[in-house]
Amino acid sequence: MSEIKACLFDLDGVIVDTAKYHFKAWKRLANELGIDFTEHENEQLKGVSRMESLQLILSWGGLKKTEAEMLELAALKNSWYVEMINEMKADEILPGAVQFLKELRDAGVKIALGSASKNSTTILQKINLLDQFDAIIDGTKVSKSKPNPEVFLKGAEALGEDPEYCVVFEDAVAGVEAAIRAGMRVVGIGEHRILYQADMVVSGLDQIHLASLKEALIKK
Ligand code: B16
Ligand code: MG
Repeated sequence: MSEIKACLFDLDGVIVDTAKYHFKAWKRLANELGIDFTEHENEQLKGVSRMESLQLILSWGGLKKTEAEMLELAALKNSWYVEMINEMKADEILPGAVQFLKELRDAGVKIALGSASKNSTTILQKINLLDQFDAIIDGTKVSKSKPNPEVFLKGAEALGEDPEYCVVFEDAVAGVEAAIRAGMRVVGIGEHRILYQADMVVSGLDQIHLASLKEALIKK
């Protein structure tokens, strides 16, 4: 298989753990609406866009809202979420991410973000990683959510690389599927039993180096 010229990273669950802040904000909203919300429900929202997450929560509670009410609820949840991410610091970057991004940069591998979040720029600024990315494709730039491949295809295009030279790093099943549909190789971040469709799975970016990535993904 082809050499590796570009790496595309999901944000939540790969670079930082913002899921805990999404959890607090969605739980507050759900509970105010009289809907139960636990870590189990939160798990199902990973990698899912804000409006689709809200639709799921409302369906779990058997509630129906108008489009205008939904926009208001999503904005309220986001205001609580933004309050929390505004307090984020670089020590919240997941283990190995800074080192791996540096290793790629030093080797001349291009780097893009491919996230569903509309808050990705704020988060990257807060953790001082914004300047490590050559391109940022996030929820503000795509119209179709993962598993649609749009976010990664736009990332490759922004980097000027063909999908066959790209590798995606993803923690969500929908993201792994999006990468496969984009014609890219994909490293799952998490558990093999969940992300088994990925070309390889590691528990975190601290478990990977460019050499081991090449060894696993560039077949002779
Ligand atoms: P926002 P990722 C995703 O980030 C989160 O996993 C998901 O829980 C969230 O709903 C989504 O971003 C949208 O986030 O409300 O900030 O636009 O994993 O794609 O980096
Ligand atoms: Mg994610």
